[in-house]
Amino acid sequence: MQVNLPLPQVSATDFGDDEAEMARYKEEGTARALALGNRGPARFGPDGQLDPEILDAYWKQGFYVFTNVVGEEERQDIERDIAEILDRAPVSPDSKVDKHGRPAMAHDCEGRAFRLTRPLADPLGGTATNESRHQVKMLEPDAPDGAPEWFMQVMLGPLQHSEACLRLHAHPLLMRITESINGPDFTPFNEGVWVKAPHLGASVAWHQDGWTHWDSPDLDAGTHGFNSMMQLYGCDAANGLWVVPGSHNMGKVDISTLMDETGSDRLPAGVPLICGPGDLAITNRQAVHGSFANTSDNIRVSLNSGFHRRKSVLDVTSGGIHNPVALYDDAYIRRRARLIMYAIDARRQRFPDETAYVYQPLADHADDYHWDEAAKADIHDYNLMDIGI
Ligand SMILES: O=C(O)CCC(=O)C(=O)O
Repeated sequence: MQVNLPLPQVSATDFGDDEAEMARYKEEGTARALALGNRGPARFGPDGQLDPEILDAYWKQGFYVFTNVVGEEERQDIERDIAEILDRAPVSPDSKVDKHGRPAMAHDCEGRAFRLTRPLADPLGGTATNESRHQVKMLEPDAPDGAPEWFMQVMLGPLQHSEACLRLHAHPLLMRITESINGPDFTPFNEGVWVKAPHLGASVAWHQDGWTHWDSPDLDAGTHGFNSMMQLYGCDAANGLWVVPGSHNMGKVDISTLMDETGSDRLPAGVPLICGPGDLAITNRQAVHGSFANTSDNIRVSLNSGFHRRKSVLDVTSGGIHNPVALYDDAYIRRRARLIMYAIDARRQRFPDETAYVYQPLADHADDYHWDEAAKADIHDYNLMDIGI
């Protein structure tokens, strides 16, 4: 499909000695993924909640692919904003300027913004970064000819830089799916734009997201919430996220031993997210997941919004990965959730014929949240108040 993004022209790449095995793994993983029965359009019952069959499939596998959630017009808005994000990204991790020498996007932000990586590298695997979640390093293919030294992997806090991303955050289907899974008092926790450029995109080593509640007597399959991932162009086994089905229900998994037993980073039970443009995948944060270096010709752009159950985070002190350590009391959670309210109003202005979602925790104060110049100032550095557990 047509991609209108400023991307470097580089030579083709592959996994070298591992290429044949990787190709087989991707093919078999794709077949396994398509046989799981956890994909299709979002359907809701008369009570407004997700069809029980969908919920059962999500809770069984730990992920679900909702097809055709976001239409062409909205995807074009998003693509324009992603093009700007790429154009204005800093040229290296410590730089404050973009490739044109201008102040880079987010140069004035204190919160985390761009993460740049070396081409096809694995920056996290086997390191102590992010609570040592990424236990083992992935294969790192050789960088292609023509590759830049650094390229964007993810941008955090994107709702303050892209109105299209902000609007997507309150897409009525996404909101209703989230309500069905996390309850009507759900809370947002973190957003990111992931870009997996052809022959450049770095890997994300296998990991589970949660790091706080594993030993809690109340731990269940939904304790650490889920991530939603809208796929701008779709994704496949080469550029997409992989998940180990059912692993969200296994407590803390010893990924290092699993990989030792396997003898490679190709976990035998893993399956890729297979999505078309506008599909929205949800992935349980307790599931083992990761992605390989993208040696394919196709780009993946995922627009992530993560959500928690309120009871998992209320009055918990946590942080350190997404945000500075803080007590997530009622006032903190309400303030973080204002992004949903601004997103609902921004959506109403752009898509006036759509039925807007009513976010119950702040519904009584809806008039306080107009998407305007003051609101733009109000959300500067909003992700300093992410809610990581
Ligand atoms: O999209 C990816 O490749 C990685 C995303 C991920 O691991 C996460 O959001 O936790």
